[in-house]
Amino acid sequence: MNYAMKVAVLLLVLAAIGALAACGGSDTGTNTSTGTTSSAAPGGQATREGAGGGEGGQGGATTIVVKDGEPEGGVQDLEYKAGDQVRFTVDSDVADEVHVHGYDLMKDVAAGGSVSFSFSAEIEGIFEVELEEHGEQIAELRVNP
Ligand SMILES: [Cu+2]
Repeated sequence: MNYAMKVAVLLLVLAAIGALAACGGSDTGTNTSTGTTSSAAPGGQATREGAGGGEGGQGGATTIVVKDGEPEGGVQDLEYKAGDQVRFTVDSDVADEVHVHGYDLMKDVAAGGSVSFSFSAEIEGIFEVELEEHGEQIAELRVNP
């Protein structure tokens, strides 16, 4: 390290100390707690899905079949790790709105139709996936840390 760099580093250190002192001195009480940094691009909707309609053997994607307004086989477990891509399809024989709690995503489904969800698991916890009108839980979404 040459002399000029040493001086530069020293100046930086002094500047940092000065900044800290100034910060401590003036009690502005700014709230520095920022929320989670979400890198999700706005408008980043599912680009590939919805066009085809035919559900191929997509690995990892779950299909929840709703019969008479109830989930076939009971409430389905959807388990993911934070940051994973959550993908599932709801095949319903009743018209309703599928509501993913926590993430607050809603999509309409027609009677005999299906609707697909694809989003990244950014919120940890256990959330209900509900047929909103029927007030029926069809899946439990679990996002582990
Ligand atoms: Cu709901």
